[in-house]
Amino acid sequence: MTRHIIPLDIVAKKTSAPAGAGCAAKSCGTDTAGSDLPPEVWAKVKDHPCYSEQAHHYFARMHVAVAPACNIQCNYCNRKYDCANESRPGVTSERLTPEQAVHKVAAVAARMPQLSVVGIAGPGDALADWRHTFETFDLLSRQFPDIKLCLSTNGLALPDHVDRIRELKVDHVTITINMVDPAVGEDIYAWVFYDHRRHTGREAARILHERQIEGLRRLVEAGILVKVNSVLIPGINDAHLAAVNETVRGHGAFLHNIMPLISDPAHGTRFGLDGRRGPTPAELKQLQDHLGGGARLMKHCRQCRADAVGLLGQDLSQDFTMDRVAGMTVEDRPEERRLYREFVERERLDREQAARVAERGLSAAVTVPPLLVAACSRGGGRVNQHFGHAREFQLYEVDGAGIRFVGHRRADHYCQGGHGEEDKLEAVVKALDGVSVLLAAKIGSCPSDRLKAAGITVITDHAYDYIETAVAAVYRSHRAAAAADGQAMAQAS
Ligand code: CLF
Ligand code: SF4
Repeated sequence: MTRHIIPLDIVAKKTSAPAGAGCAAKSCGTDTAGSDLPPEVWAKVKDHPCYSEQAHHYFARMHVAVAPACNIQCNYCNRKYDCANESRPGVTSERLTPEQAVHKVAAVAARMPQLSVVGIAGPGDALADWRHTFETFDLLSRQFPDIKLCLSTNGLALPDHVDRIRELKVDHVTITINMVDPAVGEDIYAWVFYDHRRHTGREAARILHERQIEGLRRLVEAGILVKVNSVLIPGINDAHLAAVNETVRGHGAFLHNIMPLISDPAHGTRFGLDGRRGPTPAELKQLQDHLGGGARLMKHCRQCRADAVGLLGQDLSQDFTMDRVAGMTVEDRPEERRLYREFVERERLDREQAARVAERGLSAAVTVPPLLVAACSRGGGRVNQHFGHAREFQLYEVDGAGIRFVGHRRADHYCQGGHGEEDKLEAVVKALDGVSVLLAAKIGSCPSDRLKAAGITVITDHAYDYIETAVAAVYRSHRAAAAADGQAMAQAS
């Protein structure tokens, strides 16, 4: 079995500043999550790939699919597949017993020192049948005390379990809250099963809403970090999510993650069959920009499956099916995880220093509109991936005010029914809509020419640089070229 450790020689091939140079505080740098947080909160989020954008370049999570039942029916879900609140429809997971889950975590942890979090996110609702969920967490916390536990729920049963969640030291809970007004909710939920009976319509949405807010409030009181996921459903809650953002922020949610509805008639969901479409990347970004001042926004979610394994952009779940895991040795190596975390601490300081240096030269008298830059990266926050291997692209917006991570685009979202390389390339071109520059470690001449024809400049000069260093350099040369053009035009007139 191949070990899936980020090769340190590649991550650290170029070092921009001596380890430990620059700001020694963990709270400063490019990750806004760290800049304004009390140290005890930062300690909880800094290695969690979903709660810290910076951490997702270095740390892996895995889900154990021990919770098949659900107590509500969302109109974007087909029970044949996993919970669409925290996974993409169309893929299903193996159901595990708590003992199988622990064995699987042991197998992954022995091979992946990047593993920092184990989550339970379905395939149904983690609290609908809470016994398996809590038994799994109990076993995991004894065997892997250094690995964080994370739970995702629709919130209906949440208020009944906050004390147990705290006892088990689950520091991170996600609640999917799509509405704070039952009049909106009645179009999202077909029914909820509560207090021994099934409720429908506005009454069902009212019950769910009240339970979600009570659960959120009680978790925050208990000192547990809460992330709220909201599915953006055009025509139903798109105009309403600002109210959701304001409400969850008011109740102390740490993070708000707006996820695009994934809808396809082939998934057999109510929305899919009704022909309701998901939002475009531009619509998602527009809403995120609009919510900029609200609760902290997560923009790097991958809508991963209920048995996901790896860095957020990776899907190694098929390497760790129960069939495969059954034959694996499971000798735990906590020391390797500790050494990896120490390495990441140094790498982060170096990257923060490099980002500050890179941003220094961005403001200037000559201003040009923001550039959208896509980077091929396989971790470590560096431009270190061949274009041909990239299944997703990290997106950064840059202008005179600085560099901002704005999300990612997945080519496979656009590749529907394509069979050949050409189809894939067209899907990538579509995924990169609005992008001006692509940064890759390497690229072949054929895809490079196609991207150029689509108006995307491809640059490979920054292979293995930190993404921020490369993005800043691209912006400076773009601005210099614009200034030179301006001068030439002035002289000609
Ligand atoms: Fe899993 Fe969710 Fe915990 Fe992360 S996922 S239970 S908070 S460890 Fe992360 Fe995956 Fe998005 Fe979820 S990328 S779907 S936000
Ligand atoms: Fe499906 Fe998850 Fe909604 Fe339950 S909570 S209906 S599993 S999307």
